[in-house]
Amino acid sequence: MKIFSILCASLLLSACAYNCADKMTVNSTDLAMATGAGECITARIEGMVCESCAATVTANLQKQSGVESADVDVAKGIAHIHMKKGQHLATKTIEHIITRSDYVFKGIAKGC
Ligand SMILES: [Cu+2]
Repeated sequence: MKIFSILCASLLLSACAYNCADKMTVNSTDLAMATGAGECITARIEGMVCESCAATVTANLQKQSGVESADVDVAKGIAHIHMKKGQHLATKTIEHIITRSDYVFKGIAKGC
């Protein structure tokens, strides 16, 4: 149950307006696997062209309470998302952040 509370708490805007029970049906593969101290997720992002793009994505990722820090590499089209200890970030949440920043989310991988 805790993981879904974190999941809901980390969603942007009113995405959590639909009740958390719906989140229980989220496939486990939709959950980013960052669980340990300082664990890192790599997100692939299309459409970033300059440092301003990187700054936008970095800032929006770092607004997430579970995110310790984020580093964006425009040339490689990736973001390294460093999680706080024991914090989770759902893939759908990452996708939402990237999409709302006006870039294209291309997936995640565990590790950086
Ligand atoms: Cu830019």
